[in-house]
Amino acid sequence: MAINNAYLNGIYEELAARYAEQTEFLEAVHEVLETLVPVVEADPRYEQQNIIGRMVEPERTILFRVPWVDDAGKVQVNRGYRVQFNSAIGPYKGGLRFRNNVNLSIIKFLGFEQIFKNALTTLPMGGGKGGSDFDPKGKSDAEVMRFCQSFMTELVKHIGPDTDVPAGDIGVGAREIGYMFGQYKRLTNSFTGVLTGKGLTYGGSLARTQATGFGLCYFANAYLKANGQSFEGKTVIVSGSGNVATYANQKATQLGGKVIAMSDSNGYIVDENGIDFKVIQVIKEQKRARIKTYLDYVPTAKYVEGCKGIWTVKADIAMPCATQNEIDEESAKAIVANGAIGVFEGANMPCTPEAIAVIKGAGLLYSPGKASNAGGVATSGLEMSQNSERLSWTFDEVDSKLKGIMETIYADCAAAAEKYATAGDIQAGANIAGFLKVAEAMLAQGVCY
Ligand code: NDP
Ligand code: 2IT
Repeated sequence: MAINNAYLNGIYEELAARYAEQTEFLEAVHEVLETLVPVVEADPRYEQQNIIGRMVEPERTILFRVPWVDDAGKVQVNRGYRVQFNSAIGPYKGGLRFRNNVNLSIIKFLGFEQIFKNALTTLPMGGGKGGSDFDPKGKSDAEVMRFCQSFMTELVKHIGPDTDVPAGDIGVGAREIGYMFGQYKRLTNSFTGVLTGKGLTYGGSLARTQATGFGLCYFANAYLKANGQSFEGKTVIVSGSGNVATYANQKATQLGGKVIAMSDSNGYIVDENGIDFKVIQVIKEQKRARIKTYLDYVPTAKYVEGCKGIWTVKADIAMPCATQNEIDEESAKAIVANGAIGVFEGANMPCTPEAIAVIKGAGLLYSPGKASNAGGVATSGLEMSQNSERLSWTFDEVDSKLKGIMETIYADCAAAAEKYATAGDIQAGANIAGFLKVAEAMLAQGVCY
């Protein structure tokens, strides 16, 4: 689909030819560029200084071998990635994803999204992302530790508390962050806030664990409120059952909603009485088990094999919190046909372009992940602040800052949509508000990157 501006379309076409195999990356770039048409037309400096052409190319891409020894004594090899995409407004910041399908396209799409997301938080963080095609699922703690130590032995050369601050993402939680932090400390002989999502005993922030899911619901609540709605009495689908999904469930429930369906990559559960997030915590955080074992705790619930079917469950609100492109056109049509009022993204890019067209076309509320899931990285920014001042704030302090940040992001997206695009188009507003901040910083710093 051609972008309706010669400069933007030219950049996209060139990128699509150069990186034809990087389909997720191209999808993310296209989604942003097509919403920037009115911005580029309103201010000639962006084209004159080729701001967009510079933004779509990472400042630095690091690829490395990660050898490690499994429990049987066999030497395994995985691929490691860190894409340092944009440092215009702060040190590179973004998570690490450990999953078997990780490749450069996925890391670049995530890094590109992170630039705009981090700008939206109003905190000084540039965009970056990394990870590996190593999957912690099914590995022993000792194997995960050896992998994390090997991964950090190379990554240490490229990161630092004022340079690049990684965190978690899919497959990287408290356990992995702990092993990587320990190895960083040993290799550098320094105790710094080089990673976020750390444990509370060694510099982590209260409420970081909950932050992405809570932030998603704070954002959705502000968006619903602006449209005369709320979570009160609404049924909710939350896909996934990891970090984001678990705490989205908790907060949506606290706000008066009822989460009736959750999933993992094998299948989904439906519990019309509402899924207690504490049961999910036990299954996923303590036992590292599959979602189908929910039936051992709540025998009246239903389990269905295959994760895609979750979008056919009738509910008022859909919150995809698993992975990219999990809602395709067909699933979007099912969500609309079931009479939902909104889709609020907790995952990064969970809706395909065709799905977004169906959702927005039917008049549903729609928030893109880079706005509605920004609470995780925002709270990582708050963890960095606490590490710098060597203090820790209370849960309530962090949580209330998070809530304020999410409400501000909603307001900024709505204002940018109204000024440059269509009032209420939060997708366009998110891209534009994030872009403007990074673009101004790049203009001010000259052609340095
Ligand atoms: P976790 O690893 O904690 O959980 C991921 C969940 O998604 C698991 O339930 C997993 O199931 C499921 N899942 C993963 N891939 C697929 C797939 N292909 N199909 C169906 N289900 C799948 O990750 P997070 O909760 O941290 O991340 C979830 C999403 O949120 C990601 O898109 C991530 O980028 C995004 N995000 C995360 C933030 C954070 O702070 N953690 C911040 C902002 C965004 P299984 O157990 O079967 O693998
Ligand atoms: O996608 C994301 O924003 C994250 N995985 C969180 C990144 C972070 O640095 O906290």
